[in-house]
Amino acid sequence: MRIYSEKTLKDILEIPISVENVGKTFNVVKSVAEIMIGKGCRQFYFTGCGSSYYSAMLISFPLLVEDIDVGVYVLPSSEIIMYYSNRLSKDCCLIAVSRSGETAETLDVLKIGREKGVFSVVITINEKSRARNYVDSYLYIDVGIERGVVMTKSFFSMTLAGLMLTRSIVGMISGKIYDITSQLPILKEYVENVINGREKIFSLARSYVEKGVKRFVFLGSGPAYPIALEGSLKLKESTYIATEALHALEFRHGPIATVGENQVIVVLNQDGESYSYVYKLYKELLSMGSYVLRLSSRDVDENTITIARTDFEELNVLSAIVPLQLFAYGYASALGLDIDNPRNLVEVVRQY
Ligand code: F1P
Repeated sequence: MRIYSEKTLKDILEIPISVENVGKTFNVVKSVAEIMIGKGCRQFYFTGCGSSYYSAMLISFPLLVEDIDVGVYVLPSSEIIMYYSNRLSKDCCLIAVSRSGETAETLDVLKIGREKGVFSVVITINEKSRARNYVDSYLYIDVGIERGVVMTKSFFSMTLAGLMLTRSIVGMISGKIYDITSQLPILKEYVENVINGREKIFSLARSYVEKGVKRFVFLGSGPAYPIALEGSLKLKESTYIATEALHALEFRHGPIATVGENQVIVVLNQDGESYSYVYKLYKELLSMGSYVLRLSSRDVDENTITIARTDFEELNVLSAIVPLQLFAYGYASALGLDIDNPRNLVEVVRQY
């Protein structure tokens, strides 16, 4: 297949080595968690823009799902600025995700946080950015530059680093040990296998282009919802077609009316609390004649792309973004679009 977009593909191909590099930052990440706990942080705010907001959403999952007494709030940076900045105070910790560390809204939230005495951390792959002036901890994740405009390697790496941070925080509060680094070789091997088998994903994407499919609905529950959002955005910003993301079982409450249209329903069906509910929905959608693309590590059938199987549900769903990134790349290439230069997109939004 002719390669249109060298830069973005190269970024994706670097995700396996990025897993290793992120793992090397564990001690630094753990020390940030220790500072936060030492400060008595129990109100955690997560923020970012675009893909980085979805990354922040997934990063917050361990604090939301584990039985610990904390407040967890996940908001786009713009919404904090416009509606919720009065909630920030010295009792809060703010974790911002930003590939560039230069996004206007995210910088402004960090400035507000600084004025209000918030303990703030930014997770970024940019070693030098203005965010450094407004945070207490600058979590620089050294995975090399991202060549493309759409976030791929950076999304994966910053989210993985953020999950090491929040799992460390949960462990320190609950007294439990979460050994997330022991699972990184499994994650790395999974991503390597997906990348080696990428032609299969490219031809699947091409087959949908040939069927004239221009509507995709991404469904995910629990930690898979941010990945549904990111998978939806990746396809949208790369190919300009109509995509949306929903909490999986919400599909029955209205959107199911679209079944019958020429669309693909992408079902993230990771092992965990939601598995059987989402699997039941998947079977229903098949019986209704939908095109369904399922991502799972269980009950693998002809419609299923396998995802990683680690001890952590949030890592398993994070692994699913790699086939979805490759799918977006393959769909865009089949349309003859250059994902390296997506229409109207900029690498950094510097004003709002
Ligand atoms: C955030 C962001 C990206 C998006 C585009 C514009 O950037 O919205 O999510 O893909 O590149 O910027 P950042 O704050 O992560 O640098």
